[in-house]
Amino acid sequence: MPDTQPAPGLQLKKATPHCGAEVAGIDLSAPLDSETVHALQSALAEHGVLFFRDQTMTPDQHKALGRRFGELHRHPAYPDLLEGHPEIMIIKADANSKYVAGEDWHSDVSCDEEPPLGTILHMHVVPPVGGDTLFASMYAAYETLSAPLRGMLEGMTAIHDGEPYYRGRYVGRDVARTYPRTEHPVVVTHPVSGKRALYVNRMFTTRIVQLSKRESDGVLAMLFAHVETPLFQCRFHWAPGSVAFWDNRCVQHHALWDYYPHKRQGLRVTIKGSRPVFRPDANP
Ligand SMILES: O=C(O)CCC(=O)C(=O)O
Repeated sequence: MPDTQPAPGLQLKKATPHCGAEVAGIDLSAPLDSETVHALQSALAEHGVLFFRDQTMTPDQHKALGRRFGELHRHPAYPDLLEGHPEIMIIKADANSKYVAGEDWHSDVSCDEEPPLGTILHMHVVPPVGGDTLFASMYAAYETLSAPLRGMLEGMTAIHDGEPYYRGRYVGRDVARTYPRTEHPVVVTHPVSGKRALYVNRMFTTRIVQLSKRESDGVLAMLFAHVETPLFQCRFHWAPGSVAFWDNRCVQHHALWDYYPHKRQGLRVTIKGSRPVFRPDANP
């Protein structure tokens, strides 16, 4: 595993024992040197989600930040994109909203063949109260399963399907569209930390391939409930200027819409990832 020490000047404070860390001493609008990028990559792989306070970034600076970690991802379905910046999603809810992004536990766009490695959300407007986001460590979810169950799940694969979630959600007339559907390992090896993480989520995972439908439904229901164990979580309370940078390969998140009819708005940049794999021989 690469060095997990933060670069000089980067201060990290864990949010909870299993998930998340707040990072101070960094201005995300400035170009990041390689040492800092490396330190952030290591911290992300270790803590799953990094939080930053009081950040000011233009859309171009936000995209430049994302590009230090990989190519930018384009969402297969989400319609609210920032004008002139098709890589930036507007995450917004107000009194007219019929939905908000991420209202259930998920890993972003896991139905993609190569799901995004990470997502950087910069919040601009917050409601008077509420609008927190929950994050849960999928390392902890994997590690707290019993050994026989871990043994059964390692090497199994599951279908992640965008169809049930996206169909009709964002645009009423989407009959001509197709949504991504793919098969991923149920337990994945994180490419940076080498640790194992549970990789099924309520939003997209529909079926464990090696099990009968009835068995798969039962096992997935149990795993989805397990993912929500409070012990694995941290809860982020946003302020204007807050940034959360989460790693979709080892955390899931859930945005709480408890502030209707108030407004909450931010901008999201998403970073492309690679195909999830399970490597039984990896040493964390
Ligand atoms: O609004 C949030 O806090 C997160 C939204 C979300 O789940 C997402 O962008 O994937």
